[in-house]
Amino acid sequence: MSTVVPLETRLREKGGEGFWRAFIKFICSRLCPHGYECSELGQVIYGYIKRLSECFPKERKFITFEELDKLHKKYFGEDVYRIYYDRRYAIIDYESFIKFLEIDWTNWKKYRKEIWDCDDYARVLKAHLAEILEVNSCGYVVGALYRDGNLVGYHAFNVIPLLKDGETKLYLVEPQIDKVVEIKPGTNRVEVDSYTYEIYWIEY
Ligand SMILES: [Ca+2]
Ligand SMILES: [Ca+2]
Repeated sequence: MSTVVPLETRLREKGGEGFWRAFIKFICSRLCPHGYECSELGQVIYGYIKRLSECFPKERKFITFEELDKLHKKYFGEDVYRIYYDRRYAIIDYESFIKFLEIDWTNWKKYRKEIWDCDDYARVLKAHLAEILEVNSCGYVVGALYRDGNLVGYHAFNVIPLLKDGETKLYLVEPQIDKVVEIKPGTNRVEVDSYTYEIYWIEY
């Protein structure tokens, strides 16, 4: 286990005590004609940075790609093809991930066919986790979506290993609505509300 330095501390380290306050003032002066002093904008940005720093996990665990593959096979056997880009993966706890989803803006952007649709939501959520929390274990999934047994279409979404109750478990994430569902080992089909998600392959 290693300790993760909160964003707030990192910003302080960068430029001393007043660095991030000056940073917010600068942003506000560009966005609001009244500047920082009389605008709510500064408070909003300040609040956002505070919340972002609070969602940084206190602890994280690293596992090798062999260990992640063992977990993957426990859930899906050999049925789901997988690619590993890294030799080791950072894993965080379930609660920290949920807190992160609440303030992450991937799902805030409006769906636009082709330009900003399922594959884009899934790739950006994976990228944000690596960029902001330095968590590289979120998988990009290609699969299919069914409703009442009928194919709705081919679909992209995410799968992520998370620490919960002393175990590492796999979760399906629908990045368009921040929905997180625990996967049951032994099948590549996951029920999410009235839909069935089928997993074809995962890029970790
Ligand atoms: Ca979100
Ligand atoms: Ca697209």
